[in-house]
Amino acid sequence: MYGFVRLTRDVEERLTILFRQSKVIGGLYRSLGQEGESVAAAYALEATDAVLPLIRNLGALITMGVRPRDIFAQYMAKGPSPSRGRDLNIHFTHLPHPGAKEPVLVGPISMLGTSIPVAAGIALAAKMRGERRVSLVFIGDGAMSTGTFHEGMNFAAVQKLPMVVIAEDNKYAYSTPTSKQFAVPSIDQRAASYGVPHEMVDGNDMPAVYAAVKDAVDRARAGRGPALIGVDTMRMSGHAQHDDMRYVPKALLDEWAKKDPVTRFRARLVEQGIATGAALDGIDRRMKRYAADEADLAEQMPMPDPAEVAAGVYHGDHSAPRVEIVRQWRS
Ligand SMILES: Cc1ncc(C[n+]2csc(CCOP(=O)(O)OP(=O)(O)O)c2C)c(N)n1
Repeated sequence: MYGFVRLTRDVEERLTILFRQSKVIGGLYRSLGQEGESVAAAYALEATDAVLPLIRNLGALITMGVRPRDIFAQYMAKGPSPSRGRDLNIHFTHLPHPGAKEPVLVGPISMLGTSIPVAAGIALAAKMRGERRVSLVFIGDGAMSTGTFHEGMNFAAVQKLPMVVIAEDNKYAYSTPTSKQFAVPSIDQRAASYGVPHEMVDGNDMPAVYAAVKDAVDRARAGRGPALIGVDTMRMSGHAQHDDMRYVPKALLDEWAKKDPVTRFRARLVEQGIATGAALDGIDRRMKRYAADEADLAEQMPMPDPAEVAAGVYHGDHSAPRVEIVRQWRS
């Protein structure tokens, strides 16, 4: 889990450099300071579960086995990227062939909130087919104010679907503070009106997120219906790289800087004698090198061939698997 969170941060740091070099096409949406919840939540899944990330959940994709080179290629709109240069950041879908030991990945849907009914649909299909698949979906505090969120939650609740929702209280939806987003004391309480079990966890405490999500996933898989886990975290960078976040008080950033999920998890592993500082330094070095090598590989990829650019847009290969999933180095 430490390797995955380290790699997520390294990949995003590398993406920031590529953005400043004008090699990233479009925006760059970092998860700085909240990488831990995405990684820990996805770590609680099995290989064939479904994940519906939003733009800030790169860590969940990396944990499920998506290679950094595909992410870099996607951000740079390269020809061999998962969406073949037709869309950006993590906007791609991976629908494995039946029987493949691979996850179902559905890219972020720009109309926020809509991922919830889609996640419910995947969970409904799994239930009807008698498959073990659980659908894990991430949603921001802003996206939870949309109508589709409520429709999807209610449907999943009454149908007792195997769906787990990670509701992120990262303090701002663009520049709108959470105080203008919900009136209940904590974000997880929004689930109460659907009769969905819910709890709030410290989103920057990776073992705590893992434990809560594992529990919810096990219950969902056993046919006991959906759950919602609220994560208390903080977006430590702008909505995207073009946002200087001047609307965020500095004191709030200072307070959350002390709770960084990567340094916290690292310190805990050492304190509890699970890993030595030297062993973790080794992982740090390996991940940095891996992110840099993967970025170089993606940089060398060609841009899309203009003659091919419309192929599969309206029909054809749009539902084909998009990435090669690598799981052998996961322990
Ligand atoms: C239905 C809808 N309304 C508005 C937008 C524009 N928009 C894109 S991202 C964003 C903020 C989202 O905030 P949140 O869901 O809290 O996620 P965060 O970016 O904080 O992780 C908004 C308002 C949209 N994409 N979809």
